[in-house]
Amino acid sequence: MNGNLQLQHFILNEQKKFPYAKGDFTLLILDIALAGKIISSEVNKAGLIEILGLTGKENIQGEQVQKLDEFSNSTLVNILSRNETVGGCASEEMADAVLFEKHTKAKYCVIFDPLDGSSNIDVNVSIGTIFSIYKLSNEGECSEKDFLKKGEEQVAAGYIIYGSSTMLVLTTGEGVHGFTLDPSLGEFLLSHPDIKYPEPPKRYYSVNEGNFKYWDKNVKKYVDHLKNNEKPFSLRYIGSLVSDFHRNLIYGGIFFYPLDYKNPEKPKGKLRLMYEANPLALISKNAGGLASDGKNDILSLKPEELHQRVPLYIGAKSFVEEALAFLNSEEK
Ligand code: AHM
Ligand code: MG
Repeated sequence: MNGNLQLQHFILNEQKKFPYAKGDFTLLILDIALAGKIISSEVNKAGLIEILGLTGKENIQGEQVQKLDEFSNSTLVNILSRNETVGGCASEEMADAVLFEKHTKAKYCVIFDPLDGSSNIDVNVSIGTIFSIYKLSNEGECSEKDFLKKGEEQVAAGYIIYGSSTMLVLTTGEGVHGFTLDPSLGEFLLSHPDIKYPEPPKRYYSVNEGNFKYWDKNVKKYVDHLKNNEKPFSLRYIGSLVSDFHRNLIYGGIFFYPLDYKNPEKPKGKLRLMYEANPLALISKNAGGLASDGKNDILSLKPEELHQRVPLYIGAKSFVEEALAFLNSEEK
């Protein structure tokens, strides 16, 4: 077996590039991968929940059945809380960050969306876990501020997609690499080294076009352009960010969730900066793509709060640039 084929060998080698990492970074990634394996196995049983016991009720073993997104959250929190290099974690499922005060030698904090696309769980559609890792400003002293850093400060980011197979896609600063879970070995094996958006990318666009009437004129013009130009784009939309992003990463394409004006006083994006947009933006950048909120690079945004929402345009660079040209054209 090639020395770098298994996730642990690969990360051990990667970590040599970081002067501050001494093996604990490898253990952190392996812990996240372990959580991914546990969640994957539970996701695969999702269809059995009805016959084993409804969520929120007792199952036939007399245990409380947790909803899968809660299960995924507690799995990650439990595993990370036992890893002394982690000072704390924050998640879509928790109002505030959890600080592991006893971890006096902690170096990192982790922010995650434990199970993104959860509206797709009951219909057997791919869902995923998204994560983002930052270095603490002061070793051993994790504070709320560590969870409000710009995306460009991430030391690593990735996602685990629970699809036709389970796959971990990871960037630790340089390059993006994909590892597929071999269920018979219980190991993630390097299956997609050095992922880059294909050139030329497939002309896919992914957006919830049902929101068309809530968009501003320039977004509408852009979508008209995608459909009515000489070589129209194909629409691909799953409604699971990880899955839509992953397909576009492998084939090419653009995903966007624009600002919407459902409430004209308070137009807003839907996706979350800290655990959806930022980690995927780092992956996109390191695969040769781009991510923007329509004006600024996602990775340059200074977060104001943990659960902040942003508009998101992400994918192959030329496509995102074209979207930005439409969005920022004078004529409104
Ligand atoms: P969730 O975190 O509650 O699952 O919501 C995020 C999901 C993304 O996975 C997906 O891109 C988006 O919401 C879909 O939204 P919509 O149903 O409005 O198209
Ligand atoms: Mg989500």
